[in-house]
Amino acid sequence: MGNICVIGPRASGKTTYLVALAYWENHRSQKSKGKNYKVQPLNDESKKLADKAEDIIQEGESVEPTVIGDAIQTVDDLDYYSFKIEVERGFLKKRESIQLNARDYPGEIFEKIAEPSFADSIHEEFIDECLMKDVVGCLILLTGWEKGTDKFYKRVMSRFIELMDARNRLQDLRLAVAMSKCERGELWPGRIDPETDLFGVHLPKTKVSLQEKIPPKNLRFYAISTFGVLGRNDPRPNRVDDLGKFGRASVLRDGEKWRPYNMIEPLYWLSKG
Ligand SMILES: Nc1nc2c(ncn2[C@@H]2O[C@H](COP(=O)(O)OP(=O)(O)OP(=O)(O)O)[C@@H](O)[C@H]2O)c(=O)[nH]1
Ligand SMILES: [Mg+2]
Repeated sequence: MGNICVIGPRASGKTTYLVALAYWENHRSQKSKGKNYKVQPLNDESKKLADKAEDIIQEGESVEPTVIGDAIQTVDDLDYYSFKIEVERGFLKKRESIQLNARDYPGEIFEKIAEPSFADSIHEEFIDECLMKDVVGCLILLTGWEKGTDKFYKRVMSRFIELMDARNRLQDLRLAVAMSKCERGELWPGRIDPETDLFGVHLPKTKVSLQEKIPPKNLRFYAISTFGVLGRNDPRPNRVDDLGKFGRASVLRDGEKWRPYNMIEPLYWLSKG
């Protein structure tokens, strides 16, 4: 029933992505590639998030890193959001709806699956939940492309694939692997063919290790930007760097011009294939 996991390393933009989905409704409906999307928060947590989202999207506040700690000891302590997403397609405006149920996992949990000491209960719960039979797919947000990152992602993804195999999900779990924050100047032109120009160029080892194990029908590569660029003919990132509270923040530059790039397409594919 539309359970999709949104996972990925630290600071890859998972929380911001969920915040943006929650805010979507307050914004005009977004058109993308000839399709019209509407997003409606369904549960209390996603409605509450929609209130907070205004500050983040319009006022350019940064979200806090999601961390395991006193308040978060089991996956049930993590925020759990539910959204209804309506897609109007083509000439006849045929409507289809999908439901997204997703938890806001900390990147820390995802990164640690490749460590030998990976045995805490929260890590096991995380893997159990992501690889449950009623999860149709995972949206995996990756963000880095500097030296060394490819090796690290490859290690984590290979371990994730082993865990998929151990739970019999190798043949029936869809993976949408996305480069997030793709409004970044070096990456933006690569959005048109992310498989070749983002993953093939910047994360080739990660790409190949996924392609070796995941059946082609269950694997797609995407480019996503929750912030987007300033306009159709203005490729400047709609972003400013903010050295603010968390030491690593970027915030939206102009809320009025918010045009997220490709946020819904991977969700749609994950649910419908
Ligand atoms: N440039 C850019 N920055 C973004 C985008 N989305 C999120 N960010 C920034 O990336 C940083 C990390 O975002 P988070 O949403 O906290 O990332 P996360 O994956 O939830 O991180 P953890 O909770 O630590 O796992 C924040 O400063 C965000 O403002 C985007 O589309 N473009
Ligand atoms: Mg987070």
